[in-house]
Amino acid sequence: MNDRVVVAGAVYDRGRLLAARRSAPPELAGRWELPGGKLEPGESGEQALVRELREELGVETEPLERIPGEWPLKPGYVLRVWTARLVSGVPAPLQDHDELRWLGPGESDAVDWLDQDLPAVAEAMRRLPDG
Ligand code: DCM
Repeated sequence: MNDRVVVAGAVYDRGRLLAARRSAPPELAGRWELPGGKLEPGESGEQALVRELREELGVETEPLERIPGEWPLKPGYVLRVWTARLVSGVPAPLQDHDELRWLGPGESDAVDWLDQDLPAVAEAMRRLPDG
């Protein structure tokens, strides 16, 4: 059986990367992630990403590039990550998160990332656009 895909966004704005602190489930609460969620049937990864970021953060985004790779999550799920540009809105923790932070160059270690997000976060930081 194919794994279910979870999409997540390395969202950039003014030379910074958005990090989101999970409020649930209990085993993930307090850890930081690249925000996103599950791909629904019939959606492309990019479509799912735009929808999830709208639902969870109330913002409009434009996917830029897929970060190469795929990372295992809980059994039956894999993580795929895209870089994305904030198009409009101010991110707010509407669902699943209780705090947001913008990280500039050299600040990626400032938050306690979920282990499974670390490779994509490192690559997203390498690709951080100039402010
Ligand atoms: N997840 C993750 N890293 C991310 C996004 C999600 O490990 N950057 C995990 C947390 C959940 C599952 O994927 O177990 C589905 O995410 P959500 O609950 O946000 O839909």
